[in-house]
Amino acid sequence: MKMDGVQRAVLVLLVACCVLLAITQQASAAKHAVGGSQGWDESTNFDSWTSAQTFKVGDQLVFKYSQGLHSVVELSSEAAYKSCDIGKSVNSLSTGNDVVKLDKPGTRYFACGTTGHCGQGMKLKVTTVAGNAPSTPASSSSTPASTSAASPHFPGPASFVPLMILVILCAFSVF
Ligand SMILES: [Cu+2]
Repeated sequence: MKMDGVQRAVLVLLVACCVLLAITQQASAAKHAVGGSQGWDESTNFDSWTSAQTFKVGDQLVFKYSQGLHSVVELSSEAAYKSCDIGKSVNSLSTGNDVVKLDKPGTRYFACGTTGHCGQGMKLKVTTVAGNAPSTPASSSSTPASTSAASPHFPGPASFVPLMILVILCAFSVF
């Protein structure tokens, strides 16, 4: 197939756009609606919800619930989380649409401030990983974050390899 200069330029530009789009989508922060469609509620199984999520630095938690019925209390320790010790809180939110930014790697604990709700399972343990960590939450607990934490918002080099192969293949098929 014969292509003129304009067609080549357009194709190369299209490939470049796709690559840019892929990179920016991977690097952009995610919003996690806590509890999924069930939201922040006693009936939600938060352990199973969190196990299906990967929380990265820069992501946000969004707690949605009926204002006045529930609240969001951030607890200071695993011990407070386990024993539902709401008194040892570091932060408290109650708008019904509360956004919490996960600004650094580590584990954070949340519970409902309404009496009895935490004991009914309305509590959340979130472990945030560096932005360029692998997206498999199962392995992140045993292996500490590597030295590449200097640029947490940028995807790791591994994600560029398939993109680069695609670009090279496209370039060869055009010229
Ligand atoms: Cu509650």
